[in-house]
Amino acid sequence: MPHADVVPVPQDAIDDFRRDGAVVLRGVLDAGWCRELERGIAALKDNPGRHRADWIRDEATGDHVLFDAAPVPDNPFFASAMTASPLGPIAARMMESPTALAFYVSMFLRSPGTSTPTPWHQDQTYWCAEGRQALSIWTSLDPVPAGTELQFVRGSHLWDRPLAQPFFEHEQLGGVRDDGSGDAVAITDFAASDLHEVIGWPTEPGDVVVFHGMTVHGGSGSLPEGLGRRTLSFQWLGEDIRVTTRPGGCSPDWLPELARYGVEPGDYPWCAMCPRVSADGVVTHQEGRVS
Ligand SMILES: O=C(O)CCC(=O)C(=O)O
Repeated sequence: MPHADVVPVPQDAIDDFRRDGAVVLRGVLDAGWCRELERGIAALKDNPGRHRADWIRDEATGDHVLFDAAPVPDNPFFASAMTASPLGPIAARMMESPTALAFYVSMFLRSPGTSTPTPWHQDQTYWCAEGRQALSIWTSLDPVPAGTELQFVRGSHLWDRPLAQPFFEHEQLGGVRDDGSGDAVAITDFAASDLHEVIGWPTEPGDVVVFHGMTVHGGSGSLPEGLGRRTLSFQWLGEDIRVTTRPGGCSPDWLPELARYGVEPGDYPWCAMCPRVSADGVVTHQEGRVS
């Protein structure tokens, strides 16, 4: 039976994640896994997914942020990272779920010196997944110096109202989309607010930041001249998750892909697109219809 690498996850880290909604784990991915991720990035660059977008392309400043995303069946390198690296068992342990479903991988490529920050947002309000067991594991293949790190609003995963949903594309920056809730928390500069505490960590390749699907984060990526950033974010779902639609639409919208594997709103999305990894590293694939 396929097996993922398992590394110790200190109870302190699980407690910090539960309280703060974000935690850093150092040295989780060794040089071999970092190379595998570089291959995954090269493969996705050569073979764009249907969600590829230039979030930022500013001819005046030279800023460029390229976004793309791939589920397990579309990228063999990301597939091996999701099913054989320590990431799956870490996700399951942090979510306190017996298993973690490998949902998809997001890629963010910033060209050197790009200074446009990522808008403050929550990942899960865009996902076709509802439930409390949802998280992202973020890693950068380039050093992240102090002052450029991704920032997290401490405890925001426990808010009782969602954050408004910002647009990410250049022409629409500063705008929010209608999420249908009618009651969303307004976006402010959380890092400058006295009402909120923001946390974040400089990192080296191999370090990972684990954050809850509802943790407000953003503000990263004011890069010094000459420094680019290749970032991946691995999205994981626990056993309390059910597929949902969103009034404002999902982004990326994986509902058509899930439907091809026989997964519909209301279902637990274990299928051939989303293999699952247990907290102790056992990987199980669910075969399913592909139409
Ligand atoms: O790396 C970034 O700037 C954005 C990452 C992000 O927003 C995410 O992983 O959800």
